[in-house]
Amino acid sequence: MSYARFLSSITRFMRRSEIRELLKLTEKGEIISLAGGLPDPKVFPIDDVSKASVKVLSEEGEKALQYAPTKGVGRYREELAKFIRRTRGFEVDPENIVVTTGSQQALDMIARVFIDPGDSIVVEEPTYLAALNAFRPARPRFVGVPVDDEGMKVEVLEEKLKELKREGVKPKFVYTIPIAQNPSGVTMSLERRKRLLELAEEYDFLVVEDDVYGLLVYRDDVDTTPLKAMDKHDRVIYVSSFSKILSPGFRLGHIIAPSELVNYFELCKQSMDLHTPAITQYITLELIRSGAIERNLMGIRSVYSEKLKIMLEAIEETFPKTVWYSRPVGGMFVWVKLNANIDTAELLKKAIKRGVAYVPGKAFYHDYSGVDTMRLNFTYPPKDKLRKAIEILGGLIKEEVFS
Ligand code: PMP
Ligand code: G9A
Repeated sequence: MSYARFLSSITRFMRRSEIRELLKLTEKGEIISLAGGLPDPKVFPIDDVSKASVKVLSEEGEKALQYAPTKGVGRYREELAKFIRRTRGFEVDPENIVVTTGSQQALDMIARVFIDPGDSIVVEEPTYLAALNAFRPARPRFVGVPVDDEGMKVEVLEEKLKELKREGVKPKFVYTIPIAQNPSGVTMSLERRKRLLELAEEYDFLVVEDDVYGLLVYRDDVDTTPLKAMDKHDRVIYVSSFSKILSPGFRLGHIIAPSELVNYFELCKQSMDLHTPAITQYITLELIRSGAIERNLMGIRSVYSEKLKIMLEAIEETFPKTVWYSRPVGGMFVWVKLNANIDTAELLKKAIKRGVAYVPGKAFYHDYSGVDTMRLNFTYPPKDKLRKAIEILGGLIKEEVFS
C-alpha cells in the first residue's frame, strides 16, 4: 500500500541530507571519507570527559539524570554565558540563551518560528545544506547571495534588497555563517559584517548568525568578531554549538536572542523534545569550568591547520590546474569548483568505487546549481589517508577533465 495520501505537505517538502546518507556508507570504514564534517576522533578529550562524568554523577547525579527546564539547566547557561564572553567577546544574559539539541535544532526552530510559506529569506550561495533542508519544509522563497573570498557579497545583497523592495517584499532574515563558512571555508570581512548590520536596520530584517566554526580559525591575522558582538539594534539571532570543539555526539547547541524571541523558541522547543539532555549540560558545565574545553581547543586548531595544509598541498600537486579551490582560514572544508562540464554527483559514484567519498556541491545551493562543485572535509581522515584520498580524487578528475 502507498501511504502518500496520508502525508502532510510539510513531509513532502523534506529533503534527504547528502551528508547523512553518505555517513551510512562511510561508517563501515572501507572508504576514506572527505564527506561529513566529522571532528578527528583523536582530538576528543576522552579523559577529561570521563573525569567530568564521574564527578557530575557522584556529586549531582540526582539532578543530572532528572528532567530539566526547556531553556536548559540554569547553571549551565550561566557558565556558557561566561564562556561566550571570554571566547567570543560579547555579553549575554543567561536568560537570553536557549540550549538546543545541536545547533541543527536551533535552525529547525528558526524555520518554525519565522517562516510562512512564500516568505523571503536570504541565504549564502553556497551554504550549509542542512540549514537549507531545515528551512525547506516551511516553504520559503530563497534569495541567494554569492560568497567570494571575503564572504557574502553584501553589495549583491543590497541589489537584491532593492529589487525585493520594489516588489514590496521584505525578507524575514538573512542566514549567514560569517566565520570559516561551511562549505567554502571563507570568512566575511569586517567591513562586510558592518555593512550587513547596517542593511538589516535599513531594510528591516533579522540576521541569523551561525557561528559553529567561530573558534576554529587557524590564522592569527583573521578578525573573528561575531556579528552579535557588533549588534547595536538587537537584530542578530546567534546560533552555535559544542559539536566541533568538544563532541558532536553530545548534541549540545544554543541559540541566543532578544527576550521576546527567546519565549517563542522556548515554546517551540517544548513540543519538539521538552529539553536537551541534562546530563550533557552538566558534564559540559564541568568541562567549561575546569578549563578543559579551552585547553583542548589549542590542540584541535593545530591538528586541523596541519591537516588543511596537507590537503591544500595535495590538491595543488594532483588536481588539474584549471580547477579552482578555496583557501580556507579555518573550519573543516575545502570547496572545489572543477570548471568543467562534470556533474560531481555522477563523479561520486566512480570516486566511491575507488574508495573515496566527498559531498557533491549542488546540495549547498538552494536551487541545486553548482553542479561541478564539491566539498572536501579535511578534519576526519588520518593524515596519510587524507593525502591518499586527494591523490585518488585528483587522478579521477584528471581522467574526466581530459577525456
Ligand atoms: N551549522 C553549521 C554551519 C554546521 O556546519 C553544522 C554541522 N556541520 C551545524 C550547524 C549543525 O551542527 P550541530 O547540530 O552538531 O551543532
Ligand atoms: O553529520 C552531520 O550531518 C553534520 C555534519 C555537517 C556537515 O558535514 O556539514
